[in-house]
Amino acid sequence: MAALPILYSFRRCPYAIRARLALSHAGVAVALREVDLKRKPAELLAVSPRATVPVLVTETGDVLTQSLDIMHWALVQASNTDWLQRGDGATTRQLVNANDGDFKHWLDRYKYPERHPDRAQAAYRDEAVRCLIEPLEAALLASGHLGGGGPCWGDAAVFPFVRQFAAVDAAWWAQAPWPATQGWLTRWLDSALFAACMHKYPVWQPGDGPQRFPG
Ligand SMILES: N[C@@H](CCC(=O)N[C@@H](CS)C(=O)NCC(=O)O)C(=O)O
Repeated sequence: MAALPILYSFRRCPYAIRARLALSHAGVAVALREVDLKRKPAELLAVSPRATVPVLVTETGDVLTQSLDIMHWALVQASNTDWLQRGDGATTRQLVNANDGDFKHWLDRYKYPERHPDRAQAAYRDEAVRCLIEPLEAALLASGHLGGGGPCWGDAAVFPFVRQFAAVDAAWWAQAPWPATQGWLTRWLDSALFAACMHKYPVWQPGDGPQRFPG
């Protein structure tokens, strides 16, 4: 069997989740190496000194250190080009940029207000709502997906972060006034694709055989 591309991953990391969603949707197999972020393996540090996850090492030795690049790398190889074609709009790109920029900034403060005591937790939540949840709701109201007739890479890129946002205070999220986003999040959480991506793998050790993903 030819060597598989290697994916360094961390189960709960939203960037790694979006990469695994794209790999799984594309049906592109990799050897998954689950990383303990407190004890990063030397093999990961050797290919990516910053050693954030996910990192993908292709069969030819190219190293991709950005989750959106890994998504794109996987999706261009897929026989079904739906996630790329449907995600070709400016709104999708703007929402992903907002997610990875301002929303992530405020999400971190909303999740860990004790580390950022200069403002109240609800103020951080309001900022996050303004920069992503409200525009996401407007985009999803039309068809229930950023991709229009079905999901696209943008839905998969944003969903793991909205999942974290909603989980900070599930009771508050349940009564919040964004039915399109709430329904969209529930559909992603209940999807077989997400379940397959959240399978628990033991932390990778040098010498382990390849852990094929998707399984
Ligand atoms: N821009 C990167 C960000 C990846 C990232 O920040 N991942 C976090 C985990 S969620 C990480 O690896 N942090 C490094 C660390 O905790 O040492 C991407 O899109 O892949």
